[in-house]
Amino acid sequence: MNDTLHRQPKRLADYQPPCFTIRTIDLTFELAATATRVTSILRFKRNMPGNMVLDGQQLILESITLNGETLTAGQYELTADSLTLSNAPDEGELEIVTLINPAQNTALEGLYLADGVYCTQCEAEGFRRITYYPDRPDVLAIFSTTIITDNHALPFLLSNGNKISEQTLSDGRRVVRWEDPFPKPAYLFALVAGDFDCLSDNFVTASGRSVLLECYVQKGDLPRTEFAMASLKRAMRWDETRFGLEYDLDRYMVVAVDFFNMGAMENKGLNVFNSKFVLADAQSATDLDYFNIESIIGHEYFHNWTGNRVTCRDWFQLSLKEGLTVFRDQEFSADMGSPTLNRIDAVKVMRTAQFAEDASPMAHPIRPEQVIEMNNFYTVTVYDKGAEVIRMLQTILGKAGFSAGLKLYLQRHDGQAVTCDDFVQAMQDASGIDLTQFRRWYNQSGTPELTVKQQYDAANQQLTLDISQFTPASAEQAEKLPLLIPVRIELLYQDGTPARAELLLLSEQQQQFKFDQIPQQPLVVWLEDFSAPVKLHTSYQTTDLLMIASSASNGLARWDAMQQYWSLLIAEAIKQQQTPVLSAELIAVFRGWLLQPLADLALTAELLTLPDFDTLAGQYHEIPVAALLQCLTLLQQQIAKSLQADFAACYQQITRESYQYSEQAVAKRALKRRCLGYLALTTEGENWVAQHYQQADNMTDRLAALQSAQAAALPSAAQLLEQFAQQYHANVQVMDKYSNLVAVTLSDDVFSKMQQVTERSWFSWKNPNRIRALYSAFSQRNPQQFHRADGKGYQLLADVVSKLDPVNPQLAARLLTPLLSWRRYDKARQQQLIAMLSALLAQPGLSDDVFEKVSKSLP
Ligand code: B3K
Ligand code: ZN
Repeated sequence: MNDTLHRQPKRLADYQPPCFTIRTIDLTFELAATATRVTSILRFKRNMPGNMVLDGQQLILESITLNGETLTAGQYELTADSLTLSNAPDEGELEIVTLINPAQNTALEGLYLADGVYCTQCEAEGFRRITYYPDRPDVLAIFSTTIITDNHALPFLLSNGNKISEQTLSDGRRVVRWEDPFPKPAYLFALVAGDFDCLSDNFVTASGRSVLLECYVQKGDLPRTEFAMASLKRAMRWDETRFGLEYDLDRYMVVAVDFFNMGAMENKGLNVFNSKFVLADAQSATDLDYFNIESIIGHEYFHNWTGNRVTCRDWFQLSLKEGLTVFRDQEFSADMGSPTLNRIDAVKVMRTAQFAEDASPMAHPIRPEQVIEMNNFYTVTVYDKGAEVIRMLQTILGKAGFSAGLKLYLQRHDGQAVTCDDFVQAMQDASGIDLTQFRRWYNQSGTPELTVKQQYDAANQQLTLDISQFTPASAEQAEKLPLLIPVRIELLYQDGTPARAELLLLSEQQQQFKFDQIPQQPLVVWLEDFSAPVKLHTSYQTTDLLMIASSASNGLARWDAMQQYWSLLIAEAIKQQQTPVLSAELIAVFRGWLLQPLADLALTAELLTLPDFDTLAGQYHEIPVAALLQCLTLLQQQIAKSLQADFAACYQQITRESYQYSEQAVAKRALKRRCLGYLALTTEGENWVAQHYQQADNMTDRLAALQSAQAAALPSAAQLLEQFAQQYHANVQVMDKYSNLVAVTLSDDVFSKMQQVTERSWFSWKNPNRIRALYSAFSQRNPQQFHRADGKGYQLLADVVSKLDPVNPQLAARLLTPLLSWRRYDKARQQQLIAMLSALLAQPGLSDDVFEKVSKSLP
């Protein structure tokens, strides 16, 4: 069979409302490892003329009964992924009994049994692996769920909504029944059965309702659950204060599991989390882990309104809930910690990953137009560029206007499945601002590029700014129209004092902005706070950038100026085929920051950090791999050497305190870690690292020492790493950190060392966390070895993808991503990658997930 013909994409343009809606679905699960029986009773009603088509995959159909009458084979049509009734009445009741095999489900989609826990993951299209059902987000039904088991190793039987009853039958089986009063699409259904410890708490909403909060974790992990619970309460309060949004059920449950394909899932009233984003204590988690827990707990909670109460009409609208909810979690994190640091993190994601996706064969608008496997579209474009688009709306409408728009959107569409257009319309109606042109952000892919120029007329004290925009063609879309782009600027006088700040709205391809009464030629800080997800072409000199880095009012702008500084310096060196040299001016600026760290120590740490390989690579059409890596290494060594005493002084100036997770304490550790990174590159490197490791009383510091040792390729690194592995071998989450560290080994040993990790007793080829900790870390954080000229790095990843595809296609397709962008490398690398991708494509039984990405990438 011709694959390309067989695997037809679904198109947004072909959307049709469902022929039938489901009013209620009553589910009964008789749990058994290899044969769970699912009985589903649907009350349906016709919505439009047409057949009743129910989705279903990998199901054994036991029986189907329509209004009490059992149907026989000729009365319905069964295919590998559907069950069709052509003569269904306009209204009625359907009972469907299916058998499924949770133990064999290694794809971790639908109902699976792993580590002794039954768990579901239904988004995007996993419910169809549980029973035949219209598995699409625009069918909203009221769910009730009965779970039956005779297994005493499963004391907790959980599902969405409120627990209605719990009983033990005369034969010893236990039965628990749950009802969720809010209509929902099937992707928000969840069931978990297992043995856990449970941390309970209580939250009183703004209107005085008491909500039971429960966090279920692996036995023994209760002490590591408190931060997640506290984060949840902060998130609930924040959504009330910032957006006036209250929780709606009487119970909110979070379950942590170790086998999970992603971070977490916002199932109504029953969030399922990757344990990595729940469990934390100072001895096993880093500052970054704490940060991620708070942000993801927030994210899933915020979905209760933006995603659950108002959901997506179809999966092309995914950014409606994801872009908006990422924006909300970013705002939450900014309010809980440092707005500048949060913004820096978001911009890094855009520049390293999203811009790369735009330049890759997988380029798509934040609202994609065609999809083969929906799971391939949970991307940095839909999520992070989606969040930037929402942020631009807030910039254009103002905070109050944006909040009013969100309020109108939620009021207008509560209980509905809607589109991105409905969202923008609500923003427009609430603010009175015409957003017609803004909507192009939803259907145009690619990274817009702005070219900016300034002219100063001293006689008339007038400043003229010229901005032009251009979006290069992307893989799936040749023609681009001008976008509405908010460009924040700040004008600085020559001594660095701020002159004024402005918001420019660029709508034309080329546009001029004039400012009067500017008494002297200013320096323009462009795109302050990264006010739009674009690339910027300026005519800055390195001296301008150092001035901005020292003087701009906005912290992000200061950091960004340093990023541009390094890009410029490196690009120039590569062009001239020379090694980059540090200027005395740069050394002086760095020294100033080190000797007199600013109030914001975390920002100082970021100002002292060079852009990573991927960020720099984003600026080149053909990535000069070796030259970039060489420049980065040389510059880091030069900085370390020139400022050794200053790094040491700064390091020693920051006193050690017992661990606590607070903005100030995190900032101190970050700056100290930055200094250590440079000190590790000096002749005294071994001593610095050993001392830092030995003195560490928490995982953040311990890991900082190990990372510095690895990055500096210190001879002692291997031994330190082994010591670490021995100490923490019982904690698999810490072992994932060990895998991360092994994967960034700079020497050729990395291959045998990674192989050894896979042979450890705690490693499992079925657990996505174990695999990502090793192979994603390798492809994303070890450019030196991943992009080796002999192709061995690429081959390692290709082999893993090929091995994992039959086990867990979603994971395989995710790991594959860095191999797709072969066009960005030299001819030799292109040929290696094309050969590997072609071999993958020829693999028998290839999943849709991997097929879609590889086939898009190959010429
Ligand atoms: N909505 C889920 C992601 C589901 C991914 C399916 N492949 C988590 C989140 O974004 O909150
Ligand atoms: Zn989400």
